[in-house]
Amino acid sequence: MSGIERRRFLWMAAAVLVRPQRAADLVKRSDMIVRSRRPEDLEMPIEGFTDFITPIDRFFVRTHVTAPSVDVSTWRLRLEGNVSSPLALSIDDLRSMPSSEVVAVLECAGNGRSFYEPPMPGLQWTDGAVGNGRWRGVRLADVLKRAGVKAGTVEILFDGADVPIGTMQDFQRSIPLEKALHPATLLAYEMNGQTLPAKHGFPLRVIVPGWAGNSWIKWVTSIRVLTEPSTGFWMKNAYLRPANPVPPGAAVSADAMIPVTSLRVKSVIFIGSPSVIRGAAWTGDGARIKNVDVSTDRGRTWKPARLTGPATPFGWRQWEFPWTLPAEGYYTLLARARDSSGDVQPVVPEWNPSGYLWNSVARLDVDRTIRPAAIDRSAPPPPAFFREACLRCHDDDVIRQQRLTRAQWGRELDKMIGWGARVEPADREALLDYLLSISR
Ligand SMILES: Nc1nc2c(c(=O)[nH]1)N[C@H]1C(S)=C(S)[C@@H](COP(=O)(O)O)O[C@H]1N2
Ligand SMILES: [Mo]
Repeated sequence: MSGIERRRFLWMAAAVLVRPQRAADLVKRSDMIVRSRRPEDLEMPIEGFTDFITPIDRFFVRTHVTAPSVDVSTWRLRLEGNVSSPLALSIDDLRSMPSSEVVAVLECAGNGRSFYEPPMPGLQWTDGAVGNGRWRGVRLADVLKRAGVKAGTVEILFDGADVPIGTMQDFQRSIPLEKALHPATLLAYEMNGQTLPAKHGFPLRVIVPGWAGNSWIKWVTSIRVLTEPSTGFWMKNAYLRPANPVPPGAAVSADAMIPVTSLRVKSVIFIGSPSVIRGAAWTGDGARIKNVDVSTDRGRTWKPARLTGPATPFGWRQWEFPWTLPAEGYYTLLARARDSSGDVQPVVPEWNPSGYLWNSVARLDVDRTIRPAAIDRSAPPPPAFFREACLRCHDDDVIRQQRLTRAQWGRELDKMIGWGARVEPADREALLDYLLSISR
């Protein structure tokens, strides 16, 4: 260890001792898809579904404004409203209460928005505005019990430490009392066994298993117990969907809309290896993934995939299906999940004006068609021995699309020589090198 490295190491160790709960701002893996730099909105690449628990450096980020930096020594969680004793709790107060852990999918309501037609504004997420986390904290029900929730309560409203920009409304969201009291609804201070990272809500966030991410408030500072439903902008004007199906592109008035709450049964599909199709599947409130069926012939026939990995009440279920990636051709692969409530992924998605809750049958088009490669005009001119041996009779595209070994090229060359191609014996090895270098 060099002097500088050692100094840095000691400094980091000291920082850990002095501020044990300061969230390290973990650097995200460079393969994250950047949907927005500022505010920071990052999408997980499809390979992320190979992990049962999504590592923090691959966990998507959705932030409306900026991630506040919270000083945990002065931070307090305030609980007020329709309660008998309002509370102001420090993080140590919360950590000294009985803790609870849940594995749960966190998915942005807008995940898959880019697949809707006609397109609509908003972050154009594909499949990766979702992750499966291991969350630890206190049950929200326990904190509410400590404050003494009074009769007449209908909703619990959360506010985080992030402040809006300009005249934007503060991001505040409420959930019904019943969901707040569910034993899996937590106030989490840990993610995947680590202190909750700043990007994901340090020091405390709401965990609402089975519900879309917009209810999972980050950087929570205030909880209000309400006797009337919240009328804030983010409840009355955002995260709504039509109560009944509407034509794609239709404008829908607010009174014909209902809130986005539970996630819906969904799967994703990708090529795991040259011999296996893989994916993940999850569903919403109160249901479990029952099975995933796969079609490799555009929906004519379906076969069950093998469910793999742990089965948990709110986590995603991984699956696999043997399929050998063909050397050639065009294939459409489909995956369709069904849950314990009998709900199944639709073929045609319900259009909604904000592009929420995309969950139609997962589709992957595999293009292995062989196309003549375009002639690269910037490439150095072909060597004279190549022109002499090959280009006198045909163009080079027929060569470029071949996928041959050196031995196969040797046999090909002998055939051509038999047909009159002019190859000087001294050039033979260089010609084989060249053929290999310009083909696949
Ligand atoms: N305070 C606060 N909480 C928030 C948000 C926010 O902008 N501010 N974004 C919400 C949305 S829309 C989503 S999808 C999730 C994203 O959580 P993540 O960034 O940890 O993945 O946080 C939710 N909680
Ligand atoms: Mo979201």
